[in-house]
Amino acid sequence: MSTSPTFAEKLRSGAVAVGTLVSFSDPTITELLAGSGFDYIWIDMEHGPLDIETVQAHIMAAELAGTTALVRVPQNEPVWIKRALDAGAAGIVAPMVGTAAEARQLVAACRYPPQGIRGYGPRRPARYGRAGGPDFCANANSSVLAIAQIEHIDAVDQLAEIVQTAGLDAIMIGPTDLSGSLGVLPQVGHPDVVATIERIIAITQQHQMPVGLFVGGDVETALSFVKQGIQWVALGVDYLHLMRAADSACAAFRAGL
Ligand code: 3PY
Ligand code: MG
Repeated sequence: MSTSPTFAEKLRSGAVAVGTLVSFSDPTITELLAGSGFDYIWIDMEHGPLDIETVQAHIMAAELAGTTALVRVPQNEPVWIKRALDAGAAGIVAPMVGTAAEARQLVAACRYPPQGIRGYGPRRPARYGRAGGPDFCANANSSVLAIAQIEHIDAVDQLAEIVQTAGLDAIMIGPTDLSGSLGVLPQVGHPDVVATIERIIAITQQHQMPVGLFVGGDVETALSFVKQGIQWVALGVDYLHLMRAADSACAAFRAGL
């Protein structure tokens, strides 16, 4: 039986992947969005109200729907990363990674010893102790995705070193914070931001590091960046999808009266 490739398989094979962000609390939003066919759901703890219990419910919904659950932690800190992984996250997105040392810290927090410093208490991922042996640890170390967000011009200056971090699986560009670091917040289409994104793509390609980009919702923009070498896209956020659909349905209805 042939199954479609997972997000991790796509990252590794060079195939293009697309996902979207979740910020609402109700896990049915993850179930609903997974049904659209996204390769992954990015559960966001950085900007929004989600606590770890809600995140766990989203992860369960993503697993049931057969999609990959990434969790963006509020900060690149082992304490946050450990809790997200113990709740069952398949991968961690760490905001504002600025140096190779910070990238190493991210990777170490995602790996059990001896490769890293992840504390042992995996709960859900080890089926409450039913599966928690050496094989589980080895499998977790090779499968958990460690993803660094590059979203400050100072990080771009360090990027050639950052992308050589052993165990780092991918880069995700945060164009909005990047625009802030360039003095043009929140103009993600500003020529300086676009030129910096192109610079990031060039460096990541030199080192065969998969590079992703957050795009608020404009599919044309997303596709044109894919043509330039972006391999994975974070397309929109739950509230933006809802707001756009609601705005256009209401306006269409009124226009038709
Ligand atoms: C940014 O644009 O700064 C982001 O972090 C997108 O997720
Ligand atoms: Mg950001």
